[in-house]
Amino acid sequence: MTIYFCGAIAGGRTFLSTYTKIVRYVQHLGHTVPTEHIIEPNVLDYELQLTAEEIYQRDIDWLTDSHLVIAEISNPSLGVGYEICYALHSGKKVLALHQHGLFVSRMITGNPDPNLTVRDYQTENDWKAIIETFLRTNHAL
Ligand code: 6IA
Repeated sequence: MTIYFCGAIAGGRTFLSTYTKIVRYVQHLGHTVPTEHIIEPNVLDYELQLTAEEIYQRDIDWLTDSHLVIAEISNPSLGVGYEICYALHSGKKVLALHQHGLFVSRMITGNPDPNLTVRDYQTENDWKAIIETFLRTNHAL
């Protein structure tokens, strides 16, 4: 399946190593991740040849064509919040993961949309188990 991964870019790159492990794990389970550039350490240079409009349209097209969405939301990000909202309004299932103990926007944690699953994790094994359950529940494993 095609899994759209969301992670902060302009919002901050503190959790880049976690994004990288998550994307590699989802790929290892046999899925396609169109937003692999998010784990490119030099994403800002890499994407400089594209206009903001091109980036936006490309990402929205990928999101529209994806089956499921996994967002790492430990680092607040306007773009990730936008993508989560867009995905939910398109009827897609979204898993939002964050490190345990962080202050997370109530616009995410308080959202009653049944297509949104918000989970915290403490260890790599935690988020792997959460992702596996999400994928299995949605017939992607
Ligand atoms: O607001 P943020 O930048 O933190 O939003 C991050 C989210 O929006 C990610 O999940 C991406 O899917 C999307 N996004 C934001 N910026 C970009 C981008 N280049 N390239 C691809 N996806 C993006 C920005 C680089 C540019 C400043 C040269």
